[in-house]
Parts: sequence; C-alpha cells; structure tokens
Amino acid sequence: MSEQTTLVLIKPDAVQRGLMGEIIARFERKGLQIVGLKMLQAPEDVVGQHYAEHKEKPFYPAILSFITSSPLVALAVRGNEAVAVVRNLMGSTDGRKAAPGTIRGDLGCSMGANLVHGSDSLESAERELALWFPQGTLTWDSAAKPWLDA
Ligand code: IDP
Ligand code: MG
Repeated sequence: MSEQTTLVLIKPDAVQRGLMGEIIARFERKGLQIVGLKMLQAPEDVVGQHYAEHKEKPFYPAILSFITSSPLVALAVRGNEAVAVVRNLMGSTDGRKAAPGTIRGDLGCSMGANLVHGSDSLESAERELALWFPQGTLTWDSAAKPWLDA
C-alpha cells in the first residue's frame, strides 16, 4: 500500500462542457478520495510555474491562453498509488489516440483541450500541490462512517 496525493486539474473545456461531475465521479468510483477541491480562474504566474517544463515549447502560449481563459477546478486526489492510477484513468495526452474507457478517450478528441491534467510523478505531485493548494489539503479518517446509525 502506497498512499499518495496527486494534483488533478479539470481544465476549462471540461468545465464549460458541464463535465466536472462526470470526471470527479470517475475518480470517486475508482476508490480515490477527494482531499482538496477548488474552482478558480488560473493566475498566469501559477500556470507558468505549473507548466515550467513546457515554457520554451512552441505550444506554450496556446496552453497558457487556454488554461487561463475561464475557470478550472483543482483537485487533490488521494489513494493507493494515486499518481499512476489517476494517469491511467485520464488516458494519453491526445484525446484522439487515448484509449476508450479513459477520460480523454471517452470525452474528447483534442490535444490542447484534453479535459484534465494529472501529475506525472510523486515529485511533480508534491510540487504542483504546493502551487495550487498552498494552504494544504485535508485528510480525515475514511474508515469512520458517521452517516450510519449507531
Ligand atoms: P500530459 O498532460 O498528458 O502530461 P504534457 O506532455 O505534459 O501532457 O503536456 C501538457 C499539456 O500541454 C497537455 O495536456 C496538452 O494540453 C498540451 N500539449 C502538449 N503537447 C501539445 C502539442 O503538441 N500541441 C498543443 N498542446 C499540447
Ligand atoms: Mg504532463
């Protein structure tokens, strides 16, 4: 058991298309726990740090304008090997090539507007969570079932 927390962004295309619930539901149904959730219009400086590895790439201006164009949802997602599990649920980068059954494979056919971001390693997850959730994330006892009658 390797409990990890990873960062997910539900990108502006997914928010505009009304797919927030569908995407969050897929993580929850898989057995992952949402331990941070906020909707915001991404600040340019945060996106610059988030996508630092892509800053010199020709498509960076397009990513920046797309990601900051309208609100997105940042999620902290926790579970056993959550980094890899989330990446598997998302599918490969280009929606046209992503496998059916994945978020990108089922819901989109674009490379730029590909619905979701998920951290690609534990190191990236720690760096990205600090960026999007500087106040930290939440944890609670998931074994407790306070909604059940005693
Ligand atoms: P990932 O999101 O699957 O980890 P990365 O290679 O890290 O993919 O790229 C970050 C994001 O940049 C992608 O999700 C996609 O939205 C965008 N992107 C990557 N490559 C291209 C490209 O060739 N053209 C346009 N956008 C791209
Ligand atoms: Mg990436």
